[in-house]
Amino acid sequence: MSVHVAVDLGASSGRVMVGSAGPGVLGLEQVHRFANGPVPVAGSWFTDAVGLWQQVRTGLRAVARHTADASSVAVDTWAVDYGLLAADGTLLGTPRHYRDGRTDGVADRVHARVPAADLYRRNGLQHLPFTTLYQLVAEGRLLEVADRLLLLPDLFGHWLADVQGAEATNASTTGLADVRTGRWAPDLVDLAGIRPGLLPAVHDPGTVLGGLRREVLADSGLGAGTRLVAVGSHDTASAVVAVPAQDEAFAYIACGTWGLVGVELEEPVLTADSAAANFTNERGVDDRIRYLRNVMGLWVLQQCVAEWEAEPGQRGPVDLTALLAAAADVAPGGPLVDVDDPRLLPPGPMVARVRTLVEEAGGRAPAARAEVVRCVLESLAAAFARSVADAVRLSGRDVRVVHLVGGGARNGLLCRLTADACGLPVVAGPVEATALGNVLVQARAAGDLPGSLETLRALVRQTADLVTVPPRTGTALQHTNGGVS
Ligand code: LFR
Repeated sequence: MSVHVAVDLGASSGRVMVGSAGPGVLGLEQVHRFANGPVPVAGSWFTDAVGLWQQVRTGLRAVARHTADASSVAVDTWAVDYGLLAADGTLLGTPRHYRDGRTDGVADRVHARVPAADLYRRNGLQHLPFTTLYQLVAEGRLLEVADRLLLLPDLFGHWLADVQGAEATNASTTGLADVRTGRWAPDLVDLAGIRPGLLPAVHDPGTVLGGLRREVLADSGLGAGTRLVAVGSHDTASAVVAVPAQDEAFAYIACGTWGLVGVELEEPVLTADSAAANFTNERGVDDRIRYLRNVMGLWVLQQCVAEWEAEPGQRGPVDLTALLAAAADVAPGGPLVDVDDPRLLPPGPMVARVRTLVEEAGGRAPAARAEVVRCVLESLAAAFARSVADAVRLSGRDVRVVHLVGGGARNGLLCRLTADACGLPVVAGPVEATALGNVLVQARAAGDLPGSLETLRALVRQTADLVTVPPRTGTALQHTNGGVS
């Protein structure tokens, strides 16, 4: 069985993992982990791409110490963000982070030229202010000198293997791809104000892209046979590959910094109702449609915790286990906030924002940390449940179980609140769904695993640590501010 390296760069942490998969076997081991996050510089937010590359190099050296013969490497990251290259392939500038404010108001300007409803029928995407299309409209003069745009996973792929391409699942999040074909749509490219040549050709997950650069091999100690392979390079696409579903009657919540809530379909849903509910049709591995909605996810909680850790009286990190236990003891039915409020999107004083939102909704602002956590988690669970119900209503898909994968699966309180709010069993895990999905697609490309996504999912079901949380009856909560609709 071959050994594969998954480079998985998430919004709050990155990891380099080693894994292998074959019939009845799925192994994954972390060899390097590091913190990540948007970097503030003079009022703007950036991604430290070169710093991340440095971490990838450290990770690959650790891989080579661990195993002599990795057969392939693949990269996944969050979606929509990109780097621009000069004609000689050098990175121009530091990639902007999607939470940066430069896209404020840009979508409205674009929609004045092409109505949002027309755009939805073309690219199938929910409205998110930071979609690549809007970022490009805000980009300015750099585009005049840029020769190439590479989405972040493809940028790391270029640094690893001297290739330039665009992987299809991530290309589908840019707003520049045709929802029906998954390939660049000339009219959307034109709307973004860019030359078609700026975008490299789209390739599918499973494509073998080539050998690693000589200097990468020398630096890392990896063997000359190691290849770069494309997987679902959008982290959410890889996470959905590793959802341990038994049949098609499932919804998923890929819960990390974001909570991506939806179902998997064969065909996009492009109705006006679907647009109004802000549901997206992103492309999955094997041309499935990830019909989902972005819910704010653990971002709000992560920001609150970071804020508490910076308080003068705080000694050391917040004890999250104790805080969650205290939040579990807070009486249910307290105030809720709308976690999708755009004011929660940028980094900043999150505890105060949560309190303001509660007061605006007519509730009593949570005071103690445990009350804030309870409010955030109950609000998240309610938003997850609304999105599951919307996905069912809009797609017509029967859903009998909700799979919660990613870091959120570790949060027992969130899983329980989600099961109660959905009125459905929640199967929590695997935590490392994204890296597993990355490895599974590499293993399949290497010929170690046969078949369909269903075969890959059966293997996850067989091998992963999963916890089933049944919904409790009679837990439909009455909230003090009447809830949020
Ligand atoms: C999750 C994710 C979401 C995407 C958001 C921004 O990590 O990739 O799917 O909407 O980050 O890229």
